Amino acid sequence: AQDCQVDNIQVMQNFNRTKYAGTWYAVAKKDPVGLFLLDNIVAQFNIAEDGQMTATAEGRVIILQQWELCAHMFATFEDTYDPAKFKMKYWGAAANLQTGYDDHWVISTDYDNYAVHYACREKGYDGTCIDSYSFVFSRHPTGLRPEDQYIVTQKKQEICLLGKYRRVHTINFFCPTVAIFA
Ligand code: DAO
Repeated sequence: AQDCQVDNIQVMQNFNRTKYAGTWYAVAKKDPVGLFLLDNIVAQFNIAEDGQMTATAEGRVIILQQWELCAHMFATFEDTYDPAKFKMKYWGAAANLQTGYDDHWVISTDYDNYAVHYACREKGYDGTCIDSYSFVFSRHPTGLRPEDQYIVTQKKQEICLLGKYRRVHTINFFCPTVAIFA
């Protein structure tokens, strides 16, 4: 059982960012308040020579209530005392895209097939999360392998988000580069 205290959430042990680098496709997502990335979310993590982690990501978004486009996002990660817990600063290629500073925790990954990510944006007085989002990533755009479903389901439960995800697709979306306009 779990108490759902954010501070008690178990993250990936001995996290290896070099093995985590490369392309990940979002196959499921638990949305935060003020949903931003809808689907066709592809993230590319990079490790610089000095060890600093950065990422680029794209995904389908709707801005100004009607314009469907592809957001190109950039992120830099600050290390913390825990190798699997980062602070993520992110911004968009276009001025009207979202910017922010979120947690980026790697809950579990086998590096080659699946990863479960978690971010809590706001903790309540009781220490549980009142505004979280989470990605289930796969190395395969087609989704998770059946043999990875069990551990992913278990991790969803451990972070108290079981049943709160929607499936997201990464198919057939033409992702145009959007001109920068302010
Ligand atoms: O979609 O509502 C949302 C929250 C996600 C915002 C952050 C997106 C930009 C950075 C992506 C890097 C890899 C997760």
